[in-house]
Amino acid sequence: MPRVVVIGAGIVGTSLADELTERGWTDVTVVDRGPLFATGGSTSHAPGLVFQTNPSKTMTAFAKYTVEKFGALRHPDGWAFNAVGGLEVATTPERWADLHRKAGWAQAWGIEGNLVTPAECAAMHPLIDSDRILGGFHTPADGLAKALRAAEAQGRRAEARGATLRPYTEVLGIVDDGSRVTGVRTADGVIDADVVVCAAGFWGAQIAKQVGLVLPLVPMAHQYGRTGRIEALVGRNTESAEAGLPILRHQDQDLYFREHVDRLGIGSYSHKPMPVDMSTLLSDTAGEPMPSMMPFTEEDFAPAWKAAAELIPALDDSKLEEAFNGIFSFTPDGFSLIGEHRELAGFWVAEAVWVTHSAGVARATAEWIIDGTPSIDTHECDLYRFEDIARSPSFIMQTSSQAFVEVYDVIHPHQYRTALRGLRTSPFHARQVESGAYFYEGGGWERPAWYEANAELTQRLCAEGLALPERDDWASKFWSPISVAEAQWTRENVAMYDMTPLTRYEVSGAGAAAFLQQMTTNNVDKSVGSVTYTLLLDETGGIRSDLTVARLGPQTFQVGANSPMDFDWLSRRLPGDVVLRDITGGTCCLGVWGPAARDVVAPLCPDDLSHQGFRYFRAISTYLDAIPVTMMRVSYVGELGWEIYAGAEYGAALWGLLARAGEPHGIIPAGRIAFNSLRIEKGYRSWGTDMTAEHLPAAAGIDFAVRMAKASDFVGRAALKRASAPASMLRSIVFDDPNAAVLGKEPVSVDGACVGYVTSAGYSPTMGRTIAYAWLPAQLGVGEAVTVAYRGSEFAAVVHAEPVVDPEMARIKR
Ligand code: FAD
Ligand code: THG
Repeated sequence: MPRVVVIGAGIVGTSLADELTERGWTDVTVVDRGPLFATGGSTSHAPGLVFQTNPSKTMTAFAKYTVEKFGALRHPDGWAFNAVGGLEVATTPERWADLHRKAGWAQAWGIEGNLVTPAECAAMHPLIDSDRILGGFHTPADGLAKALRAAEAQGRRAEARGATLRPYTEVLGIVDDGSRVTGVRTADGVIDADVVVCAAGFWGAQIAKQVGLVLPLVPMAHQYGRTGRIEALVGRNTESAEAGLPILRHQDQDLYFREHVDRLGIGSYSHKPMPVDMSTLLSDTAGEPMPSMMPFTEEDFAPAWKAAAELIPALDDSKLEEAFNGIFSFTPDGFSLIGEHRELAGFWVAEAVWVTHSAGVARATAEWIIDGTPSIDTHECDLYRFEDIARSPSFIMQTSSQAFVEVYDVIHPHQYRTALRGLRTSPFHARQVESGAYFYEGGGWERPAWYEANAELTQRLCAEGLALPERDDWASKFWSPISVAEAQWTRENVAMYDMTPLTRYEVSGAGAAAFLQQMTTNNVDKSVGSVTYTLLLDETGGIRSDLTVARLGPQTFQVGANSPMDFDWLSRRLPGDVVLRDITGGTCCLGVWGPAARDVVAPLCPDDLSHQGFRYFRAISTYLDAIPVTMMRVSYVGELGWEIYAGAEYGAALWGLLARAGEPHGIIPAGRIAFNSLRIEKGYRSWGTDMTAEHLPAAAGIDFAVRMAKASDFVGRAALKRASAPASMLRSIVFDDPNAAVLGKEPVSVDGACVGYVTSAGYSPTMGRTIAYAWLPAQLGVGEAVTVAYRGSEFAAVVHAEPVVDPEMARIKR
């Protein structure tokens, strides 16, 4: 049986020990530098509010499991979870609208929740001044976790199954044999281990650094205090229950509240980010009861107190009696960090985890360690989800600080960070700026969303009859009607799209073909010049990614991928006779698509670009004028045309060449929004949004890319053989109202009952409607009516046959 050492006996480490031992891995040692169970880490003093609803389905599932698990834990001192319910109040119209959006997430992810009036809020929480609020969102299953009892109950249960808990045992170093961990070093000697899991809370970054692993987390101080006795609370709660009123969030002022018998606990995020200097932490906190508690800085709390007293007038006669600046981890995107070190097998991390998500993260980590695959999709928490930039101290600090500032903000799905923009730009950037590009950000790349230069074209098309949707303020944010004209123009004429940020690898060597055959579902061992759409599956058949594989030589392939996690997945499995190289940065790519694409490109090219001469899903290396290029006849937007790749140094010249050659044909640059709506029209899925490792290919509607009968076995095949028919399917729905717009994650109902959720959506100029993808029950057929809830509105839609546009492929194959 593998020997496991877990570093840290906080809520994460103890929960993990419980999950591992429950699965029969009982040789587990949990070490902590502090005493048990009030170790001195973040868990020791966490007030334990558990609000389950999160924009992320995965994070919500983690929280849901935590609530279920803690609710069933037994501890001699009493409850580990007190389901007092959760209440979030709105004091601004923006927040009130956002609570409607949040109610949608709750419904979509299966959390009971209700929007309630100010009077209902006051009835539930009599301390609130209901005149100050517009309404609230009530979630009855949320509540308080008693983190220390939960840690103890789980730790002791693990111990009863054979685990060892070792307090006052500091890990001083990680021991390895050059490729695997072999143990941890402590003052009492080495503890041998086959698996080491770093669950050391905000100390984790220091520990991981010793083995060359950067954890993008920043320990930040956050203020929490308890008031003196409040008259209105006296007699409400017994000492043992502690609380009866719902836990309360006042996010417009970055505040939260809970009861401590007859006192209120108040937490504030309204202060400036206070990153903690780990090198001086122990001396800075020497006078405090615990190393994760910094001295309270009263001046930082003053505005919070004022805002708190406005919502809760009973605070007027009170003041904070005990308060501190407590420390816990922030990450660039607010999500946890889970996974195994790529260069040091057996070294795992489960870091930057709230109490709220702790049991869910622990379960997923245990499954991942033992079974090789977590039972739910964890890509948002994957240790390797970040691009290289996210390992720089500057990026980690600036983005985590922004994450702190925005922790309770209303965040639009297309609101990108403002810190550290402009890090990755394609060679077309200067031309894009000239053309008035509005930039989105993704993976560090600046990505044009639309071009203001196309405003005139938009007016012209409208005069000729193009209908523009009327969007509400929210859906119009970070959006422009110009994108509709760009999409329409692509279908009717020609446009060029910057595809440079599309992640791409070169896979080469004697074993390259065999390797890709084993890793992916389709047959990629075809002629030089072939391009194949294929899938990466995990061992359970879940979709890890969808790829294009172009064979550029007998032993050379170019792979079009989705994220750094694809590189991670492939590199972990790489045989000695294959080389994997990320070539994204050194190259650039322009997609030239539309009925006139051939008229633009063919005259520049010495090769035959006719339909017969250069067939669909083929690739060639050739020249456009004097520029060496690789062209692939592939189109994510579903039009005639090519992805044109060149060395980055040719980028500016390539753009100029195509812009000039395209001028007589009316070529325009077009942005991400048009791109997205066209791919949705065409039925193409976007990995990470429409489908994840949670889905099998058949459910996602892409089993055409799986060759069960191909000669080579491939990862996931055995699981697909065993799989039964999917219960839910990814479907296209088309809205009735031309002005209906949704942005993703909205719940979908049939006859008033929630049956699924939207993944992505875009306005289709071809249909004059918004089209969305939604996960829906498999039995729901084409033509059936559904309702989508959008921030308080309801939109009617109909399940549509796929693809919605050009099912005959006549547009592409001409
Ligand atoms: P920790 O509890 O910090 O455990 C890590 C352990 O590792 C520690 O015990 C430490 O001693 C040990 N360790 C570190 N280095 C070593 C080493 N070298 N050798 C041996 N042992 C080591 N979350 C919520 O969900 N809801 C809330 O309401 C909430 N409120 C919060 C309020 C405050 C003021 C603070 C500070 C945090 C709050 N949190 C809340 C966050 C939550 O407390 C933490 O995210 C969570 O407790 C982290 O648990 P952990 O097990 O990862 O880390
Ligand atoms: N271009 C390239 N690589 C990519 C993408 C891309 N890799 C990642 C991602 N995008 C992959 N997604 C798709 C989805 C659909 C198609 C291409 C890439 C596609 N599908 C056709 C269809 O379904 O009709 C062809 C399928 C087939 O013939 O097997 O074109 O945008 N380079």
